[in-house]
Amino acid sequence: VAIVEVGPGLLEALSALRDRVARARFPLPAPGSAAARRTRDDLVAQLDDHLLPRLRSPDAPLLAVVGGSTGAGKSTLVNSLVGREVSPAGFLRPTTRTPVLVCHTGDLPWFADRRVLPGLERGGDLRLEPTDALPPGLALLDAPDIDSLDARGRELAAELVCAADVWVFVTSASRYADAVPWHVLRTAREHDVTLVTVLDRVPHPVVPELSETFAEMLTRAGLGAVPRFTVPELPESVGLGGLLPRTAVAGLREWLAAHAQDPQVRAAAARRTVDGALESLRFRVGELAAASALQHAAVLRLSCNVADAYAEAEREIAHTVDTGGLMRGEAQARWLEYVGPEYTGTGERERLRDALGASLAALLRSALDTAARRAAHLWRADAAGRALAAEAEQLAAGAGTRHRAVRLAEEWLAGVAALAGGGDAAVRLAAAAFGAGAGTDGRGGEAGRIDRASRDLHARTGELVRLERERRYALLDRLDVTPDQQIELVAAVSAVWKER
Ligand SMILES: Nc1nc2c(ncn2[C@@H]2O[C@H](COP(=O)(O)OP(=O)(O)OP(=O)(O)O)[C@@H](O)[C@H]2O)c(=O)[nH]1
Ligand SMILES: [Mg+2]
Repeated sequence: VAIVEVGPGLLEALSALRDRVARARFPLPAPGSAAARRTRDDLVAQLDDHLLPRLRSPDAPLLAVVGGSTGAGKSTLVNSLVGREVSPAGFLRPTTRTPVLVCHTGDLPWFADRRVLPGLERGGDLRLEPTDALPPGLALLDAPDIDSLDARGRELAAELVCAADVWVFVTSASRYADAVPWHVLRTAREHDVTLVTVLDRVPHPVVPELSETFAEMLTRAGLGAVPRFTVPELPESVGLGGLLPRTAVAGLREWLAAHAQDPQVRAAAARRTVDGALESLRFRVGELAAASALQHAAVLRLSCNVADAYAEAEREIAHTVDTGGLMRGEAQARWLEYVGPEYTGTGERERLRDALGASLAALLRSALDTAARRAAHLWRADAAGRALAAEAEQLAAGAGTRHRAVRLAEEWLAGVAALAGGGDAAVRLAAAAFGAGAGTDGRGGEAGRIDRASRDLHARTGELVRLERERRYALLDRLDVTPDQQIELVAAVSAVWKER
């Protein structure tokens, strides 16, 4: 009997959503990005472990995951339901480290392949125990404790809960008030999974009192309608072979069998779980979309920091060149020497040429250093940019910019030499382009050449600034944060919603 009928459209839309969610990246430490990464992983696990397998195989047996605190008596309960020790119980905490899946022998093929819990290696990470003691259509999974001390154990327990059609929450008289199980219970309520609780190991005299307190706690948590079973503990209640008497688990056994076998009950439970999952999916993908928007906003902000810093550099360079700022200091002194009465020949010419090149390179370096420092400083001041600021500073500290500034000056001077035909005409033209007053000797075409040399200088410096800016942008581009992620997540979840 199919327990949930869904169209192929929904399955396709859900698979597409799963892939889009799995590809979502939140690389920048913008607000909510750590939570978004966790939500993404949870969503993918839930879709892979439960929702997609359940929808693809509506006839598959119902999987009841037995979960709860360590020592609550989960393994003992599973063994007692099956009637033999399939999962060792013990005094050591925790005892169960590898989950054990028990199902009817005929149902084994459903679980032998990786339809459910595809991440768990059969035999190694998940032990399969076929039995004829369970009715067909019902599988029990004995899970490690949910409040496990090691992170891997907790993750595994959470993953197993995600895979459940029915979650059998087991707690004990001594543990029922603990925080972690209640946190997991509330999560189960949010996902609207089918839930049943077992208050285990309750000392016989306090059974009525304790089960009432527990019922009140469930009601307060919005779980008042959840079926409850109480298993009393007598010193001898775990008899030979470590099993509880049949009567102690009869109620739970019947409830589970009814769920697995009554097509209507089964369908209603599965429908509820799927609906709950879809509902929470929409909400959580919404969170991912919002976090994606914040990622993109952060990248835009960090790009603007770079753009502003380098626009300032470009302005500074142009202004200095245009107002004769390159003909100061050393360049000015060598120029006066060159045009002065002491002029003796090529010595002065070479010194002037070197001084002009050095003046240009120094201007470029200083403007680009300032821009690099400003951009890195702005990134450091932004929580999202802090991690990248270190890389930006490394770029700034390297010798690359200095080399490129010197090379630009050399190449421009070579271009000017070619334009002027070398010799004295070349240095005079370069000096004139830097704003030296006596640049023109009045011969035809001089003004045009100065203009060309200036324009060439502006073009080269503009290109250099652009390349330096690109190096900072590349740090952001590498993160591959685009507006598409948000748009595609929203589109993928809307497609699921339409097919529902
Ligand atoms: N007397 C008595 N002992 C019980 C009962 N249920 C469990 N125990 C004992 O309590 C101990 C822990 O039980 P387990 O079934 O291993 O508990 P668990 O929840 O599977 O524990 P982990 O695998 O560590 O998460 C074992 O020594 C059991 O024999 C019970 O109803 N009565
Ligand atoms: Mg156990």
